Amino acid sequence: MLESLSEKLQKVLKDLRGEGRVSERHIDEAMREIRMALLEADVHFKVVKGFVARVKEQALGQEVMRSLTPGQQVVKIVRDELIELFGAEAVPLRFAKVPPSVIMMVGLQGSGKTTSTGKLALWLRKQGKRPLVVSADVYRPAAIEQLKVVARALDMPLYESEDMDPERRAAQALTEARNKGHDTLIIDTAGRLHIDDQLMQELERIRDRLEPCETLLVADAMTGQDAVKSARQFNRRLSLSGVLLTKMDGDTRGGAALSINQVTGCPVKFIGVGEKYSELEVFHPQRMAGRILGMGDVLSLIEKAEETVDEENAQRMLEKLQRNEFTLEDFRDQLKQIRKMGPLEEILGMLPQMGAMKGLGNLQVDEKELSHLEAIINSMTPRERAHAKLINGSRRKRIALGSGRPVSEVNRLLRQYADMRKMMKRMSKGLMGKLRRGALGKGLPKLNFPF
Ligand SMILES: Nc1nc2c(ncn2[C@@H]2O[C@H](COP(=O)(O)OP(=O)(O)O)[C@@H](O)[C@H]2O)c(=O)[nH]1
Ligand SMILES: [Mg+2]
Repeated sequence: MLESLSEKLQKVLKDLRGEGRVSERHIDEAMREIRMALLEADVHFKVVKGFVARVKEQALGQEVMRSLTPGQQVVKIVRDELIELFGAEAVPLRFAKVPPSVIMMVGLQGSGKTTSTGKLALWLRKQGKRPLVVSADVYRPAAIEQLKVVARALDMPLYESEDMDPERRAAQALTEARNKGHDTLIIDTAGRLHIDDQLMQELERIRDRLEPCETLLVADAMTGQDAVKSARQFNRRLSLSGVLLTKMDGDTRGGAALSINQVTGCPVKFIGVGEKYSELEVFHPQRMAGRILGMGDVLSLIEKAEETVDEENAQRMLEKLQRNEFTLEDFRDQLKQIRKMGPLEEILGMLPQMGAMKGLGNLQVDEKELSHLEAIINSMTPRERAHAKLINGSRRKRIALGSGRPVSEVNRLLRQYADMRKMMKRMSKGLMGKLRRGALGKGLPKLNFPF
C-alpha cells in the first residue's frame, strides 16, 4: 500500500537521522524531497504546500535544532503531521440509538460499492451484529444479481423484492430488518460514471425516507484526485458521514484519497485492501502514518491476530517466548495461525521493518510448504517437539521417513524454527513488548518511536 511514497519518505528520513547535526540546508533538501514524494502520490498540491510548510517551520524551530537528536525530532514531526493529514483520530462507525441502524453506500460506478457492502456486512457480523443487505441499484439487472452472489458467498441475509423502485425497495428492507430482528441494514445504491442530478435526487429521496445513521461514500483510491473531487460533490448533496476508500492495495495515487479528509472534512472510516471480502480494515490515522513511515503496523497485526487467535493464547505465546520456552509444537501452532490470518506476505508487510525482518528472510513459505512443515512436526515425538536439541541425525532421518519429506527439509525447518525463535524473542523484548503492554492495557498504546 502506497509503497513508493513509503519508500521515498523512509529514505529521506533515514538520511536525516543519519546526520549528527541538522542544518537548515539539510532540512530544505529533505523538504524538497518530501514535497516531490507527496506530489507523486497525487496528494493535492495545496495540501502538500501546507504540509511541507508546517513541517519545515517546526523542524527549524529552536528546540529541534538545538536538541541532541534533531534528525529523530524531524521524523516525529513528519509523522505527527501525517497523522493530522489523515484526520488525527479514528472516527468509529455510528449506530442508531434505536436499531436497525441504516448504512447507505453511495459512490460512482465501479468504485466498489457492492463489494464493500459485502465486506462491511461481514465486518459487522464479526462485531456481533446481525446485518441485512439490500440492493437499490435497479438500473442494471446484473447489479442486483451481483449483490445476491456476494450475499450467498458470505451466507449473509439479503432482502429481495420484485419492486423496482429504489426508494421503496430500501423502505421495505427496513421493515423486514425490523421484523426479523436485524440490527443493521446496508443499502447498496446505484452509481453513475459521472455525478448527475437525477442520481443525486434519487439518493436524497432514499436518505430522507430511511434517515441513515451512516452515509458512506465508497471511493476508489486509484482514481486519485477524481476521488477527492467526487467526494466533494457527494458531500455537498448528501452530507456524508464518512468515506470507505477502496483499492488501497494498488500502489498509485492513494495519497490523493488520503487527503480526502483534509479537503472535505469527511473522515475516512474504512479502507479496502483487496478483492476478498475479508480485506477491509478500520482506518486509523496513526497506524497509517506508522505504516507509511515504515514503523510497521503492529497494532493492525495484533488486531488481525486477535480475530483468529484468542487473546489468552497470544498472551501465553508471548510469555513462552519471553521465558524461551517456545517449542516446535508452538511453532506448528503459529504456522496454523498464520495460515488462518491470510497470506504470509501481508502479515510480513505489517511487521516493523527493523532488525526483526532480517530473521524472517527465509520464513517466506507458501501454502503447500506450510502443510509440509506441519507434516514434519507431526512426525516428531512430543519430547522432540519440546526439546528440538534432541533431534540428531538419526532422528532427522526417522522424521523424514515418517513425514514423507526429504531430510534436507527437516533440517531447514529446524533452522527456521531457530530463526523464528530468535526473531520473536527480539521482538517480544523490544517493540512487541512495549506495544503489548499498552495494547492489552487501556485503550490505544503509546507508539514508542522505534528508531
Ligand atoms: N483490488 C481491489 N479491488 C476492489 C476493492 N474493492 C472493490 N474492488 C473491485 O472493484 C470492482 C468494482 O467493484 P463493485 O463492487 O462492483 O463496484 P460498484 O459498481 O461500486 O458496485 C470489482 O472488480 C471489485 O472486485 C479493493 O479494495 N481492492
Ligand atoms: Mg454495484
